[in-house]
Amino acid sequence: MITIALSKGRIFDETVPLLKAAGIVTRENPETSRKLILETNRRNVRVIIVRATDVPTYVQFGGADIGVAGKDVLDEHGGDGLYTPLDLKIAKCRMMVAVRKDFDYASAVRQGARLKIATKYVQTAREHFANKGVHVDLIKLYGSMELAPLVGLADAIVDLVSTGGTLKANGLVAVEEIVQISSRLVVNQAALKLKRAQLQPLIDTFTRAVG
Ligand code: PRT
Ligand code: MG
Repeated sequence: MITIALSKGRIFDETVPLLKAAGIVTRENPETSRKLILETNRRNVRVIIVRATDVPTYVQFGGADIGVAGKDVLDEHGGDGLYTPLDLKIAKCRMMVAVRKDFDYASAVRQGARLKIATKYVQTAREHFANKGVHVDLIKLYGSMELAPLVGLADAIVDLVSTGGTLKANGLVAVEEIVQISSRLVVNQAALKLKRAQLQPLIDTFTRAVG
């Protein structure tokens, strides 16, 4: 049995065509089904639906053999026990620093001000500001980061941006790109050895489908 860990939403939606290229079709759609284990047309392949941030954990500890996770999520997880052979080039966005329109980020950085940064991506943010030599106090949030600068919780946020619509709707502007994000195939290192005959063809098909 091969178990594939996916999160519902954009990752599931954008992985479906890749699975299809490998001849794998789920029997149910996670948007309409409450099932967390989805059977497929292949008797020896199943898909489990987990939170996006939990995909690396399931794969690391063998709850799934293979999965799809954003680079943002992988960087926070650290990648222990994971083999990441392939950039699937799906669910693309950018990790950005954003501030209130009326906050002069460049001059705050120039003056060596200590900045309060709210983010879900604490590791990524810590590394970014350390590399820039900017002193920061990191405030860990689990969502709605855009709110933090508006109510004085933080000077800036580190968040993912795709269309920019969410920042704009909240009077924020992106001032710095940290890294371009896309989703990666993650494989359990032990499973790759023990189930190579089943996993390698899947990885090869994904590689060809991505182009
Ligand atoms: O939403 P939930 O809390 O369940 O979990 P999640 O946000 O971790 O999962 P999901 O499915 O939303 O995201 C899964 C992956 O998609 C992320 O790990 C990213 O790698 C990738 N991705 C691509 C994005 C976006 N684009 C994106 N725009 N993830 C989140 N966003 C959010 C962003 O955080 C911000 O709140 O969308 C908002 C900004 O979008 P724009 O279009 O307004 O700029
Ligand atoms: Mg989300």
